[in-house]
Amino acid sequence: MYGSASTHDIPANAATGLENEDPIKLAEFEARIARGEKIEPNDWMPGLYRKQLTRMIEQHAHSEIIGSLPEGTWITRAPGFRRKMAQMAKVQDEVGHAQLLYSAAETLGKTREQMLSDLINGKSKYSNVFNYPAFTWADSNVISWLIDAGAIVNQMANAKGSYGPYCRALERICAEESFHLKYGHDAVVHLATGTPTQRRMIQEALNRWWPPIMTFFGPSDKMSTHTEILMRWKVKMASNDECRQQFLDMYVPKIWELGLTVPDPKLRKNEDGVWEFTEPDWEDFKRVINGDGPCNKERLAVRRAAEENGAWVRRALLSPKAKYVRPLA
Ligand code: BYC
Repeated sequence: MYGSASTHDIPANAATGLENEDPIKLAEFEARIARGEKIEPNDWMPGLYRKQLTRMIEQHAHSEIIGSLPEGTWITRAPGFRRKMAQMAKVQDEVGHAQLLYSAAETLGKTREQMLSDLINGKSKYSNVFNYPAFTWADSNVISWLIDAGAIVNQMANAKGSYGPYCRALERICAEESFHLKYGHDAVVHLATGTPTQRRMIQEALNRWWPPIMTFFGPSDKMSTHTEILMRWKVKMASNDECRQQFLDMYVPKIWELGLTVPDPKLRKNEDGVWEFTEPDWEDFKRVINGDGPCNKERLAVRRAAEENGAWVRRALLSPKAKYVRPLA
């Protein structure tokens, strides 16, 4: 169980957080969710729903800004002007996704300042995959294709969930991610159909990224702390294992089509349609999400520097003299 190191004070058996709720209000709330209605910020909701959503949306927002860093480092070294422009646009999109998600999380009562402070102080989590280095341009392409592919699987499902602001943010994000996916696929195809050196480069990048990608969807359902309550309240519309299976189903054939090899000798689809694979190293995953991955310190240092370097801008905007500045459109 990975909730033991959580900083969000959510009981390991999340359902126990409901005992103080008004049973009539709780029943009405759950009936609304069962009818497929959206819950909006001013509607009544159990404290645990608010807490869980805040945790999940906030972690998602952090993943977007931290996630922009490995690809961001390749903007200046992208091969050619067109790739550079596209890479820059993609990275900007990811930061924009964080803005949408922080706004959605703010509707639940936590301020953006508190969320950013929790991120740079290591109190909040963000996606494990962004704690690995992008050594080569090919690593950046694997992120653009397969991490975005994984994100789409997760987000397309959850966009049909119960909390209005999160679902609307996810819909917009998915539209942009679909473009990222095409961009990433195009870049991977370019290398996979290129010179022997390019093919080797993309295969090596895939070998490096496959283990983190397999854990991107979260721990297996039997180890997941929050899935049960989140699915009961339609925040998560598919479990971690369901998303992982869907990703394998959609993308392993595309990887094989390119003549690339997935670095897992056990990977195969059973006759009943279920993918078998080598069990990810969940102990390593746990270390990475709790701050001890190859790049955690570096990633947080970049965010901390951004906060510090931008402080004077925020101070200037909040200064009484700022009223003379025309607001941005
Ligand atoms: N990484 O009970 P579980 C992008 C934690 S960015 C880190 O299964 P849950 C992109 C989990 O938080 C989009 N931590 O949790 C950006 C919990 O810890 P706490 C990224 C993980 O919430 C730039 C504990 O493990 N997508 O695409 O039911 C460039 C127990 O797990 C991870 C999202 O953020 C992980 N992978 O399910 C390119 C999607 N997995 O809080 C691309 C939104 C688990 O108890 N999030 N943990 O301390 C979700 O859908 C869900 O939160 C998860 C986990 C499926 C990730």
